[in-house]
Formats: sequence, structure tokens, C-alpha cells
Amino acid sequence: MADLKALADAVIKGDQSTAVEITESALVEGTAAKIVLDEGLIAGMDIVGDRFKKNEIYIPEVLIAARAMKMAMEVLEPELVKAGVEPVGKLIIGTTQGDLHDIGKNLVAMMLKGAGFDVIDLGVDVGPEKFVEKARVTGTQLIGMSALLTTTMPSMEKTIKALKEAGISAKIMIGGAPVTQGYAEKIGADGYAADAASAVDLAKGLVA
Ligand code: B1M
Repeated sequence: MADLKALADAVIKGDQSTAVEITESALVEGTAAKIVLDEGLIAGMDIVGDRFKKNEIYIPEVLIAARAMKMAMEVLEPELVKAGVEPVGKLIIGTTQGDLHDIGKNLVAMMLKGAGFDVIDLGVDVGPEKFVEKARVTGTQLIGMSALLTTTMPSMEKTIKALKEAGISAKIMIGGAPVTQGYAEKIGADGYAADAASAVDLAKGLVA
């Protein structure tokens, strides 16, 4: 029987080769892909998120863990698709118009993938029209926006207005260093998260 606790530990340590190896052997042994995902990979990422929130680990460790998770997910994904396992929720995410900062946004996207979300990353410098178009095409439940510049924060408000005018009912979450809970309330976002681990909790709450 594959050791899924060891798989979670490999994710926590960012040990890519062990994570891939245990994932492969678990599948060969006939362990259901969903069990490998929930009890191995997501269990590991949950602990990473928790430690990050408590400042016990920092961004480099989270990125290394997320990379190990990504490698193992490449092995697992075809099996999840075959088994028809539904993601926790779907989310499109992007950095707002005029803003090229993507380190935090990528971290949030990786943590959400780690939590079982189907994440569609629109990249950087994403304007209201693109958010609206992609929200329509994907039928997403959640829209995430990240801004690192005070000058690009107003694009969040424009995007929310455009989404509402287009009749998109997806929940909207925002974040980024200059963004605050008060700003989220002011522009009509459904939620704000200060960091990637809180973004996962927020996203889970918004799709619940
Ligand atoms: Co820029 N930059 N930068 N920069 N840069 C800042 C943001 C700045 C604070 C530096 C400073 O002056 N002290 C300043 C902004 C000032 C302001 O507006 N108040 C600044 C500036 C001015 C600029 C330029 C204008 C500089 C210039 O050209 N004159 C220029 C703008 C370019 C553009 O975007 N159009 C610029 C360019 C760049 C680089 C390209 C060199 C590079 C970006 C590389 C990249 O991202 N690929 C860069 C960097 C690296 C920074 C700093 C140093 C680091 C940002 C970062 O990655 N932090 C930054 C100063 C600083 O913060 N110390 C700075 C780490 C990252 C993990 O944190 O992004 O906050 P963060 O994400 C966190 C949370 O905020 C949250 O979770 C993440 C993980 O915990 N979060 C979310 C983020 N998005 C979220 C979304 C959510 C929920 C949570 O829901 C959807």
C-alpha cells in the first residue's frame, strides 16, 4: 500500500522526485486518484498553507512545495480526468491592467491548484474586457484579481463594474500588497485575502 503520509511529507519538503515516485506507485497499486490527491497532495499543501500563515515557513518553501505538487499532479491529472473527479471549484485569475507583477498571483494560483481548484491563469496586464470574455467562455464560479501598484488598483473597480454590466455572477476575490479589506468592500468585491494561504480559505468559502 502506497504511503500517502510520505507523499504529503514529500510535498511539504518540496521533494519532487519522491512525490512523483509515490504518486506513480500508488496508481500502479490501484489506489484511487482522488485518494492520492486528497490524502497525499492536498493534505501536504494544506499543511504548507497553514505553516505559511503562521510564518513558520516563507515564500521560497511554499514555491518549492508547490512545484513538487505540480510535478505529481502531472502524473495524477489524466487519472483524475478518467475517474471524472470534479475540482473543488473553477477560478480565473490575473494581474490587473497595466500591472506586470506576477510572483504573488502565481503563488496564489499554485496554492489554489494545490487545494483542488481548477485554475485558469490569464497572466499579467489583464484588462476588464479580457476578464469578462474569459468569465463567459469558462463559466467560472470565481474571479481572482491581483494588483501590486496603487496605480493599477482602480482597474479592479473597472473590472468589477464591467463584470456586473455583462451579467457575470461569479464571485470576485482580490488581493495584492496595496489592497485592503476596506478597498474590497468599497469596490464591491466579494472577498479580500492578504496572502496565498488565506486566499485558499476565502476561495473555499466563496464556492461553498
Ligand atoms: Co515592482 N513595485 N515595479 N517590480 N516590485 C513594488 C510593488 C513596489 C512596492 C516597490 C517599491 O517602490 N517599494 C512599487 C509599487 C509602489 C506602489 O504602487 N505603491 C513597485 C514599482 C513602483 C514598480 C515599477 C513602477 C518600477 C518602475 O519601473 N519604475 C514597475 C512597474 C511595472 C509594471 O507592473 N507595469 C515595477 C516592476 C517590477 C519588476 C518587473 C522589476 C518586478 C516584478 C517581477 C514579477 O512579478 N514577475 C518587481 C518586484 C519584484 C517588486 C517587489 C520588489 C516585490 C513584489 C513581489 O513579488 N512580492 C515590490 C516591493 C515589495 O513588495 N517589497 C515591488 C512577493 C509576492 C509573493 O508578494 O505580490 O504581495 P505579493 O503577493 C502576496 C499577497 O499580496 C497576496 O498573496 C501573495 C502571497 O502571499 N496576493 C493575493 C497577491 N495577489 C493576490 C490575489 C488574491 C489574494 C491574495 O486573490 C485573487
